[in-house]
Amino acid sequence: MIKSAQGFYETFERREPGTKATHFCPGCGHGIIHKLIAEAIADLGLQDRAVFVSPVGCAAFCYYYFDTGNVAGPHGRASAVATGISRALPDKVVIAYQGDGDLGAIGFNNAFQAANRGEKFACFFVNNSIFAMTGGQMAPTTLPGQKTTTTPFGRDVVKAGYPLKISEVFNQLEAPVYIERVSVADTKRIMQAKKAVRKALEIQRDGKGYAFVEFLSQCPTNWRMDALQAADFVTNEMEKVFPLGCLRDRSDMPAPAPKPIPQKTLGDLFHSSGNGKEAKLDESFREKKFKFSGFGGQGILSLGLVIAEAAGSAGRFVSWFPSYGPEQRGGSASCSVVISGREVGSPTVDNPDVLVAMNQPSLEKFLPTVRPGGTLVYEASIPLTMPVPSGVKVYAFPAMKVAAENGVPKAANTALLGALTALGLHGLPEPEILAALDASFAAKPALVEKNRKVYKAAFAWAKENLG
Ligand SMILES: Cc1ncc(C[n+]2csc(CCOP(=O)(O)OP(=O)(O)O)c2C)c(N)n1
Ligand code: SF4
Ligand SMILES: [Mg+2]
Repeated sequence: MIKSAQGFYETFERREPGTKATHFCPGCGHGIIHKLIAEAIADLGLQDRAVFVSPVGCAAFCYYYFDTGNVAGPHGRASAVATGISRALPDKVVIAYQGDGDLGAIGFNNAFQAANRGEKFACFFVNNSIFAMTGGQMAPTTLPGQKTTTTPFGRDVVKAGYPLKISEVFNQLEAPVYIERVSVADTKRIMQAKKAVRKALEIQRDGKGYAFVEFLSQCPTNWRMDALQAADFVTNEMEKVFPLGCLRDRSDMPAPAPKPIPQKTLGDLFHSSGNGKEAKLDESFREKKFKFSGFGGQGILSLGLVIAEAAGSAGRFVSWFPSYGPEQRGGSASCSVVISGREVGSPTVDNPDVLVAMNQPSLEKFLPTVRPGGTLVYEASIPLTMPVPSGVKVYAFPAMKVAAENGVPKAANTALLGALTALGLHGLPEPEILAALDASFAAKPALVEKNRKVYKAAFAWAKENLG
């Protein structure tokens, strides 16, 4: 039974409606630690900012107690979850609460890496020298000689290693702001633990960085002791291996500021025009799905982007979805473009209306996926050796030849754009297409006219030979 602190819910509904009793065994350290944290959250006025990440273990139910934001992490991953929350919501005060099995065993690496990165959260680490919830198996922190269900003759350090001193290990890292080991075995020690909890939360309140508090905590049930014996065991046995004290306090130092990241828009990154206007709902427009594919470096992603840009400028809803993968190293790259009269449900294109293929692997991969009634436009120098699905129209277009004959051998993608316009396959107004094409060369203005020339020649060739 613990007296309710303000940071707790009024009553704890886990066991029975209206109770103020926790589910912890009598004499368990978790309840004391919970209370210290709840009081500190309330006293520091952090209740609305606090997000608690609960562990797996005897404290798994802390979301029944803390009247704060609560997220349950998988076993050992509270530090990873806390990292995500504190990065996504930097104004929150994030608390990872973890046991010694949780943090010291299954979750050691992600907790250690989070400490090493100096993530902005408080990690409250409850060391009761045992896997308590599962019935008292050896934990990394089990003392030499300590009997557990998996070390019935006592922990043999030759076979099972030495107790892992997590605070000392973390103290080798540069980033943590604060590391302290405390105990909740008696009143004097609890008062020190209370100060440590507050300090860790103040560090979070002030956005200073990573704070780690290790609590030596009693588990009378699995230690097969009564509450007083368990408290003595913490003080007389655990403290010998895990000495109490503050290992580090850099809370007076200013928080290091990360290098600012230049804020770039997609338009900056892909040299798009930024001329898109607000899309208009047009239920009569039949959604068109495109797949553009070829070797990495053939400009296939830019071709898709120019069409997506033009569609945006024409007031359509549009998505552009590139796929690089390992294909960039000599294989194929592709992008999917969806042009729609309403919000695009999914940017992926499994069955394109129009497939543009600039190399053999893309033909082989995507031709069987073109929907009946769809169209294939492919680079004419590639041998088309595979069967064409029924109902698919095929155009062989010599994009590389047209581009080379018009002075820009690399502009086969622009040539394809001209052919797509001539064949009426994107259905977009030509001024928008040309504006998007020009904008794609904003960083290389010398290429604007040259590409226009390729585009026009390709348009004319396609009209004459394919139209
Ligand atoms: C992925 C996964 N593996 C194993 C378990 C079983 N399990 C539940 S609690 C626990 C150990 C908890 O020990 P500790 O973190 O020390 O917490 P305590 O119960 O001692 O407070 C384990 C292994 C689990 N829930 N999930
Ligand atoms: S088993 Fe141990 S750690 Fe779990 S609630 Fe009981 S005393 Fe606490
Ligand atoms: Mg434990």
